[in-house]
Amino acid sequence: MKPKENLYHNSLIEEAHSILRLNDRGGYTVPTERLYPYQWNWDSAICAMGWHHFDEARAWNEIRMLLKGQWANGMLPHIIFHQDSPDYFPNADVWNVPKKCFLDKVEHPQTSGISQPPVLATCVRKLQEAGKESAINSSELKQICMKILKWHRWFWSARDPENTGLVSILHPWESGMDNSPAWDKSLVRVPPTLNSSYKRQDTSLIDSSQRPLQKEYDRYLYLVEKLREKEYDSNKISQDFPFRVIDIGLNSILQRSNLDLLALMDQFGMISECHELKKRIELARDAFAELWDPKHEHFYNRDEISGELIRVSTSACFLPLFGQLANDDQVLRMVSTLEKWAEQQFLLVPSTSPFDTNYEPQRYWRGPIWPHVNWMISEGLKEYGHNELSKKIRMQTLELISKLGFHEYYHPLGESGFGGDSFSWTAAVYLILCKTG
Ligand code: 9WN
Repeated sequence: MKPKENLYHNSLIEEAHSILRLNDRGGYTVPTERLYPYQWNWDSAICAMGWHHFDEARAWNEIRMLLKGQWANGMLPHIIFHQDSPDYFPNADVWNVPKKCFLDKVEHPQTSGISQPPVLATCVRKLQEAGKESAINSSELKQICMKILKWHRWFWSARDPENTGLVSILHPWESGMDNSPAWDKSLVRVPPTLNSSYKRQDTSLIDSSQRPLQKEYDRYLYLVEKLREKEYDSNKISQDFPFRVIDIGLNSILQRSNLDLLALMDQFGMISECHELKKRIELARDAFAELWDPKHEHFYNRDEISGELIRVSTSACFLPLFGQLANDDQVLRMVSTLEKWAEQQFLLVPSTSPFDTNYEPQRYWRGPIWPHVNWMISEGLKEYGHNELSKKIRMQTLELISKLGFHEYYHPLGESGFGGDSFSWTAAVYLILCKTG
C-alpha cells in the first residue's frame, strides 16, 4: 500500500473529478462506460454527493434527472434508460413497462420495473447541510422531499401491504447486492427462464469469474418475465410470487432515509408528513427486533415465504448501524464480528463473511468489498461512537482506492480491484471519505 499521506493526494482527487466528468451523460452519471450505460438509482444518489464536492449545481441536476424516472405510483425505478445502448442486457424492451405506469406518457424516459435501496433522502440531506443557500431554492427542495416521500410510501404499500414495518424485495436486483449468497436458498424456488436465446453482455466485458453464474441470470430473467406479465402492478402480483425476501440492507437504508427525510420535512414545518414518517420509523424499529438472531448474535435477512431467517453473514447485516436500528448490545456484537474479521487480516468490509462457506473473494457480492457500503457502515459506527473502527474502515477504503485505482469492487485481502473501472460511485466515495473527519 502507498504511504498514508498519499491517500488525499491532489492527483487522486483530480482523478475522481475526471471520472465523474467522464461518466457524465448530460446531467446524469452512468456507473461506468459500456458495462452499465444508463442511470442507476442508488449509484446516482451517491454520485450526487461526489459531484457536490466540486460542482453543487451539477449535483442537484443528478437528482432532478433521477426523479424524472419516478412512476405515477411513486416507485423510483432501479434503472432509467435516458438513451439507448447496445451494451446492456436487459434493456428497456425486455422490461417493457406499460405507459400507464408513467405520469407523463410522452416525455417520460423508459425505465426498469423494480426499485433499489432508497439512499436518496440521506444524500439529499447531506447536500443540503453542506451546500450554499443559493444552490437550490427551498420550494424545489420541498418538492424533492415530497417526491421521495411518495417513493417511500410506495415501498410501504406495495412491498409491505400488511403494514408489518419491513418491506420485501421481489428480485435480487432490488437489493442492489444482486448475487449475494443470502439469496441462494430463496432462488431455488425460482425456475429458470424458458428463453434460451437471450444474450448476456456483462460476461463479454468482464471476466465471468467476477460475475453471477448463468443459472442465476436465468432466474433473474424469469423474475423479470413474471413481473412484466403482471404489468408490475403489486395488486396483481400474488402472494405465490416465487421470490419474496426481507432484505436487511434495503430496510436499514430505508429507515435511515426516513430519519433524514423527517429532519428535512421538519425544517419546512410539514407537520402531517412528519407525523406519518415518525409512525413508520417506530413501526420499523419494533419490527427489526425479529431480524436479530440471539443465538448467533447477528442481524440477518429473512425469507418471507418460509418465514425463516437467512443465516448467511453479509455486509448488509451491518447496515442496521446506518439505520440507527441497533441497541447497545447489538452494536457491540457487530463491532466484535467486524474486529474478528480484521484480526484475520481481512480488509473491511467483505460483502460476504470470509468464514462463510459461500465466500468467494472475487465474485459479485459473494466476498469483495464495495466502497459505498463501507461508507454507510463507517457512518453508522461513527454515529454510535465507535470512532476507531469507523476510521479504520474509512482509511482502508481510501488505501484500497489509492493503491489499486477506482474499481467497482475489491479483493478483501487488498490484492486487486475487479469489475468495471473508472467507476463513478467509487470516485464519489473517495471524495466523500477524503473530506470526512
Ligand atoms: C443490475 C450499477 C449496478 C449497481 C448494483 C450492482 C450492479 C446491475 C448488474 O450494478 O447491478 O442492477 O447488471 O449487475 O449489483 O448494486 O447499482 O453499478
